[in-house]
Amino acid sequence: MTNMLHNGRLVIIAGLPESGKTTYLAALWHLITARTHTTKFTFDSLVKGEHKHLNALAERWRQGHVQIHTETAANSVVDMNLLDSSGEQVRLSFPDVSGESYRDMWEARDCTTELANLLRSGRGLMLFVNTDLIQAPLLTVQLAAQAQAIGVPLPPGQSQPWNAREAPTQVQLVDLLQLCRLQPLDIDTKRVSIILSAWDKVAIELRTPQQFLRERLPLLYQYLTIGNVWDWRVFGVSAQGGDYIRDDKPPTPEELAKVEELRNLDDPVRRISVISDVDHAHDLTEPLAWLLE
Ligand SMILES: Nc1nc2c(ncn2[C@@H]2O[C@H](COP(=O)(O)OP(=O)(O)O)[C@@H](O)[C@H]2O)c(=O)[nH]1
Ligand SMILES: [Mg+2]
Repeated sequence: MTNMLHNGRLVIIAGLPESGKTTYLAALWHLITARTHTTKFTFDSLVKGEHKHLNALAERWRQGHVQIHTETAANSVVDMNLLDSSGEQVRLSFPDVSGESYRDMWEARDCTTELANLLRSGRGLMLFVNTDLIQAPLLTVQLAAQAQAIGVPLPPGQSQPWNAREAPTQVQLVDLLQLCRLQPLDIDTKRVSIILSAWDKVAIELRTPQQFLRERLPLLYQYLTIGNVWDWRVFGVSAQGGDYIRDDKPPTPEELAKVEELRNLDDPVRRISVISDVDHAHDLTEPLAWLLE
């Protein structure tokens, strides 16, 4: 591993597929390369990944288009050096933007040596959770009641085999975090920032990120609070500021008008919000600061 440079000041991006990692990366790339706003960390150099690819992500982001899921093995790995305010280097690593290797940890109980080594050398994790795509626990009794309500009651005695991928989001995430703490992974760092992405979708509920976590992901919240095995913080992050245009579905005039509103902001950075319990800012590098304290 060529990780000596960062002196252990390494933050790792984690999250299941669709958790908002690519969008965060796209918005972050815009923010740190456009340099129109002061950020806690500034861009230094790209260790892995290509400028061309990242510029394309940022361009889609500015245009208001949802990121494409075409991560290949090569461009799913992005690794960059940032500088803190005293000019010291910090490494931010996206070891798997697609999220498939994190999903494999849960589903296949498997982790590549490369990812394992990286996780072990990290100072902190940023774990992404998409607030708009949370799979809530669904009890069989609820399922039966729903089927009854729409007039197609389930036949008695029917069984549904358990499927790892359909497990509640919070179950998958608690397991991911637990795997980090156990042999053979057994990572050193205790720091994790939970990043609640697509925060614009739930901001209307007027909850703080902490309240959201407690109410919508109670198992994860309890694991973090009571387990006392992690030092953690939670952030609400809107990297888009609203829904973007999907390639697979033409926008309705209403949806288009909303994207137009975002496009018409004089500065695309104004689409970004980062909400902690104390602060509200446009700085996507903010959650790093606490991890590196
Ligand atoms: N409304 C909204 N949607 C978002 C935001 N960030 C991500 N999404 C959506 O969440 C989905 C998954 O995001 P993506 O970045 O591709 O996730 P990844 O698989 O972890 O890279 C996409 O449809 C995004 O448009 C946001 O800030 N606001
Ligand atoms: Mg992606």
